[in-house]
Amino acid sequence: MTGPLVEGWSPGPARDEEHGEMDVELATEVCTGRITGHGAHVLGWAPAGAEPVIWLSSQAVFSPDAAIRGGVPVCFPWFGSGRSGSLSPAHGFARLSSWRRVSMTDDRGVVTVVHELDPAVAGGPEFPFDYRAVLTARFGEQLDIGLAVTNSGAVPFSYEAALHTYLAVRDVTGVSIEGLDGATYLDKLTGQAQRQEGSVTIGGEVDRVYRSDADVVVVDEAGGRQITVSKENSASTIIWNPWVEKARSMSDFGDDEWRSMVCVETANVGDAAITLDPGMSHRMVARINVDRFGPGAPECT
Ligand code: TA6
Repeated sequence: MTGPLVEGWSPGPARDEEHGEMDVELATEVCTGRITGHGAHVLGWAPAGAEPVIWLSSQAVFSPDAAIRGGVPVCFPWFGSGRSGSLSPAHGFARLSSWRRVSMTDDRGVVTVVHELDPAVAGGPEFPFDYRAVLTARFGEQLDIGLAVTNSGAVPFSYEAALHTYLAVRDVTGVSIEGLDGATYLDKLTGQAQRQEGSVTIGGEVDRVYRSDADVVVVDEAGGRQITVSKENSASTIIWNPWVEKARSMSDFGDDEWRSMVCVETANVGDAAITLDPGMSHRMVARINVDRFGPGAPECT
């Protein structure tokens, strides 16, 4: 195939009944991918011949007023309920807003889609600032996602951001997450500050905000592959799995789906929030690669 099979491509915030926002779905000789203008939300990616790397709930809701469960939600201009603990919607307004598609390019099967958030449609009293936010998703043998924020106003502002990446694994109970050894973290389940010793494993609900700029490797033994999340300009890494009870409590999350996913989020939150003086910009990048390992690696379907 010489160029992307792109359905639903149209410049500007197009909408359709099923998804709310028109998706870009692509399939090239290099990879498959999907992104929607609702939240500039990456919904899927896999290198050609590989199983999906980005996880999406079978119960995800696609509507203008809903956050999509799975993919790579763009959390901006705050994370959770913000540093004050009182802001809503959760994870900021960006993932609930219609972003404008400004370009799509295909370079020998590597497809780059750029979206921009208009402060005229995405803002409010909790974030009364002039800004420009651009989300660039490059679908190739690796997935690159960049969030660039510019202060286009006359006063400084601070913001939190996260690329809240849901990764697909065969069985999270057999996963080990490398790269965070020695890093301090806030355990959001207990409110306690801790220091990571060795690998991160998942044997219950995990919700941790690490202070780390290191690459993270998710070793999925059952899936016979490892997924690497590397990053630029990100001082926070969040690891989340809801486990059984929390998964059951979410209507947009299948009861047993906790086993097939883990979030490795590329972020700047809390005391790693970004402050921009007028005219300044900041660009945070998440870079995702997948490698199969071992001679017995199951054939990717
Ligand atoms: O990133 C982890 C987290 O902050 C968890 O506390 C959990 O709330 C998760 O995000 C999902 O948040 P959401 O608002 O998408 O349901």
